Amino acid sequence: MKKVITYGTFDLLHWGHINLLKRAKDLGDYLIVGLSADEFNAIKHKEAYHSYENRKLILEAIKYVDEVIPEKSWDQKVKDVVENKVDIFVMGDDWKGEFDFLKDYCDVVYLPRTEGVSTTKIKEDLFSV
Ligand code: C2G
Repeated sequence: MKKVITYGTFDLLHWGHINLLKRAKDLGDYLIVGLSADEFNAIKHKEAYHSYENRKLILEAIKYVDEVIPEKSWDQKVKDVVENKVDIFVMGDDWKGEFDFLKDYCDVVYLPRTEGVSTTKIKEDLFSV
């Protein structure tokens, strides 16, 4: 079984997230999502609209997602990859190069972001209404 992992906040879930999750799952058989905990979002200088528990509930309802684990620090990826016997690490290419250190443990794939949609844009568009 080929295991894939990706990480993110996945707040105000949109089709860019779904495109990423679908392509990540298409690379293997089992997709783990490291979902940013609320306290980790603070470290990323992000504030999610939905709580971790609710973002987890939403992700677990997606057919491409097999497992959701909490992402609590920048430093857990190697442990997650090794402990979960992950074969492929996937992120959108806005992160290109940032996680190349994982190449010692698994394949690293950066996928093109979906243009025209982002959680930030959704918030800005709604705020300006
Ligand atoms: N994404 C995408 N296209 C978009 C928006 C997002 O492909 N239009 C991808 C991002 O590149 C990322 C994933 O969807 O791979 C989740 O996006 P975010 O929730 O914004 O993730 P981020 O806050 O960048 O957290 O340790 C890694 C971090 O937790 C990543």
